[in-house]
Amino acid sequence: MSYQHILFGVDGGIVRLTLNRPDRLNSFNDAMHEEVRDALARLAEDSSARVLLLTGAGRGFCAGQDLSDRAVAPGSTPVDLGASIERNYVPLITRLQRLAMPVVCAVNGVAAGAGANLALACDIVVATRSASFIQAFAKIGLVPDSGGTYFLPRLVGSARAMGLALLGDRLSAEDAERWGLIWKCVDDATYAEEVEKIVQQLAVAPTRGLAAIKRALHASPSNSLDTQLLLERDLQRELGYSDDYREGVAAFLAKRPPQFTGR
Ligand code: T3D
Repeated sequence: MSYQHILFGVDGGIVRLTLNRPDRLNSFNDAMHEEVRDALARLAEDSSARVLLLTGAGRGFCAGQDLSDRAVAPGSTPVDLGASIERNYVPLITRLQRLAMPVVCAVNGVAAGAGANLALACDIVVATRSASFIQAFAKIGLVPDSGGTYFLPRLVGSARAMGLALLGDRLSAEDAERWGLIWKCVDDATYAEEVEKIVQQLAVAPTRGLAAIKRALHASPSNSLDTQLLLERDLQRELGYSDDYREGVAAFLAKRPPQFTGR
């Protein structure tokens, strides 16, 4: 499949996926959804892939659903939004969450609606100081989707989740960092360099171990301590047989940098 609405490539273990409809603030239409779906399926099969970097082209990250596809002429039948969510947004979020590698989201500008929650579904979110997050749904009579009602209370607590979702106000990247919604907000001038440092580090890290960390942390909120301890045991057992664990220990004992292969 050739891509019109995204940029996609893999190099040195780093998969770069850029939403590329800048004149519409990278909002999603069906075609872009299809391309992202195809790209994520390809990367899940690519054994050279060690980390995914998701970002947007131009001045925005993503403004959610393209609303120009949602205008309802008087007398005509509205689009079934449930069908759209099921076909497009649910698989997008679950795929990112289940991807067996870290997903870094570089929020280069405004992230609104499903675009904001797409960012929150990623594992590490770095935003420019000029970026912002908007739960725009309440402004058009909708509910936060793409995991918004799941991620928000878990990340910032119920009071702030309610305020963000009900008011739909713009939250600055600085406040998003302060509130624990994202990992880091960095100056626009140094942001590209910071993001690169993170993905370069993750691209040579023990990928299977990182995937297991992600799995354990995702499972944690709904598990009891007993269940979580057993999950940690199972993951540790599995990782104890990995090439990267062997290499990590050998490198430590030999006082040399490890050469992880992701296996
Ligand atoms: O429908 C389903 O399948 C269900 C799923 C829904 C998921 C959702 O995401 S619903 C929420 C949809 N998103 C929004 O409601 C956000 C709409 N956008 C905005 O509120 C603002 O654009 C922003 C706050 C994000 C940014 O504001 P600003 O002032 O920086 O930029 P702007 O001038 O509003 O936007 C720049 C252009 O992008 C503009 O086009 P123009 O006038 O230059 O030709 C604007 O219309 C366009 N644009 C921005 N967001 C969208 C969009 N066009 C279509 N759809 C958008 N979501």
